[in-house]
Amino acid sequence: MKKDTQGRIHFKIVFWGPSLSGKTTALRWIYDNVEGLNKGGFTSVADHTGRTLFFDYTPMQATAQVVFDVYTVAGQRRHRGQRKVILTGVDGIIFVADSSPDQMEANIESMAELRSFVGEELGHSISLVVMLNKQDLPNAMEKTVMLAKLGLGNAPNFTTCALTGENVKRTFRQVTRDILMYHLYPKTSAKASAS
Ligand SMILES: Nc1nc2c(ncn2[C@@H]2O[C@H](COP(=O)(O)OP(=O)(O)OP(=O)(O)O)[C@@H](O)[C@H]2O)c(=O)[nH]1
Ligand SMILES: [Mg+2]
Repeated sequence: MKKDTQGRIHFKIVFWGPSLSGKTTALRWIYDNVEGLNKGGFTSVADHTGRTLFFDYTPMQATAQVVFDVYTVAGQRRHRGQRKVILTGVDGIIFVADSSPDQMEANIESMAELRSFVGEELGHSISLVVMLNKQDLPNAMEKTVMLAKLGLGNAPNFTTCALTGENVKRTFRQVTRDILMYHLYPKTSAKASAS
């Protein structure tokens, strides 16, 4: 959270997850489809195949006083350094897991890296919402199996398809709500997520 020179409060949200899990697609869908947010430009640093090289970024103004600065990280293993930089000052994370069975190891690795960067703050002072993406695939893994393998049984979660936008708005609404709740009522929210 930070305040800008015009007195607006900025909250930072980061889409995290392995490469090709659908982070950029989800943010793009929100940018193109969610109304009621005053959106700035969409900045994307990607290679010619569309894989993110550094980050995507778009500012979304919710009220006169509140702006959500929304980023995606570059999921490929080699961009670990960039991912760590993007996490600086983060208030909320949407973890985008890929429901293809052959990507489960990559999901686990990505979650382990995230935990190593943010530690105990995850799910407490840093809100966490899980997107089980690509649920449209015929061989998509079961939600409960994925959450158990990721050690995320208690985290708020949604089964999504970022291509059609199914449940993407609900995921985004959940993380923004959790961030605001934490900052309005920090003690109550911390107790709720610990229990
Ligand atoms: N079937 C299906 N395909 C999806 C879904 N979401 C994204 N994709 C596809 O998956 C591919 C990768 O999506 P991206 O959004 O670029 O993935 P990313 O997580 O940003 O990847 P990096 O930038 O490398 O970290 C694209 O071809 C998308 O069209 C989904 O819900 N279902
Ligand atoms: Mg991307």
